[in-house]
Amino acid sequence: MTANAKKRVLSGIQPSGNLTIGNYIGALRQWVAEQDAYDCFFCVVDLHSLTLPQDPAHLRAKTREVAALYIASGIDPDKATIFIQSHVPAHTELAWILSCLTPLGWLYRMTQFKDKAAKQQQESVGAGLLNYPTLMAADILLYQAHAVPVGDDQRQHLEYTRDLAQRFNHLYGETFVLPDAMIPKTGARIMGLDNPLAKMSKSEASEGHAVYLLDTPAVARKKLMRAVTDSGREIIFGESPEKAGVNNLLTIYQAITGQSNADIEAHFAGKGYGDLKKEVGEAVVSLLTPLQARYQELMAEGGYLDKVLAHGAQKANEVANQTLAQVRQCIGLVAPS
Ligand code: ATP
Ligand code: LTN
Repeated sequence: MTANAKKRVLSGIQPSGNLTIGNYIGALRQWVAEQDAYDCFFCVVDLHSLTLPQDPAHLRAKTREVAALYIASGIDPDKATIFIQSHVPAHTELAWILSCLTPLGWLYRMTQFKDKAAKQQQESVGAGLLNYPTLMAADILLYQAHAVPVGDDQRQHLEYTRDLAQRFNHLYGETFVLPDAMIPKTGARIMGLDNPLAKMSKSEASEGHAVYLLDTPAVARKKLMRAVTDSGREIIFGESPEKAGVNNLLTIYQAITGQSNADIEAHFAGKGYGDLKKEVGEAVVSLLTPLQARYQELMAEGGYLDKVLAHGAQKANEVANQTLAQVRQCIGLVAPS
């Protein structure tokens, strides 16, 4: 099958902090698994991270780090297109056009907006935070993506993207592919180690909240040993809030080892929470060790990452500009002569 006959995938991660094992288990792991079957575009969504305050030097460094972590996680730049969102101006132009078709009510309803806005002073909530899903819709629709591999928290943004695409297609004629969310069966929502009732998130500052992909083995083990559990002793999967900590550790273990619920419960039968934490720590370290070795190699190879990103930007611009030209034409913008 040629690259063009393959269906397309697009996804992205914000360079808003250190990537966590939640980002790996919920998103990156699926990207790696799908890169042969689909024509994949993976971007570092730097413009999205501007929706909350960022230090410029930190943002610049994190943007390159995230791109390198895509490759270190197993994304092959010869198979998938890796690029930085802001290197493709079509994203912002389509986002503007789509925002003009978006009822404000759709945006105010977004739970991510409500959660992130609630953490800010009311007067300082930026308009970009409200419009965040429109930029995400532009990211996806420009590439005519059929599938978008993301964690569970992005479900609502995908619904919004489909609604917007449908509205556009209805008003101006069939233009956009309607994308489907691709959400993993295991690990779609890894919870915070310090608070298993809240999603693990790279922008949460508290110590011990998340294991980062670049944590040393000693730090990763320590964070897992300190993970919040409960006062019971049963090591079983379960939905109840009291077992959320244990369930989260078992889910991380399962995502890494690929074993079934029954096998994992049998393995831990009769053991204590200390054993559980230790074994999950070892599983996490077995994931991080080869990933970090690839990351170090990549960073030592001067110029390689820049080459990948330049090539990615070129390819992404070609595809995105084609869709944008079609959009400009059908909404009535005069083509530049
Ligand atoms: P931030 O805290 O800056 O919002 P984040 O850690 O939530 O960051 P994003 O950049 O928003 O990460 O998300 C990147 C990808 O990782 C998305 O597909 C998202 O669904 C997935 N993801 C993020 N956190 C988790 C998690 N705890 N469990 C599973 N998937 C996750
Ligand atoms: N909103 C996403 C990040 C993101 C994204 C995308 C994911 C921006 N654009 C396009 C998939 C496709 C998040 O994870 N918070």
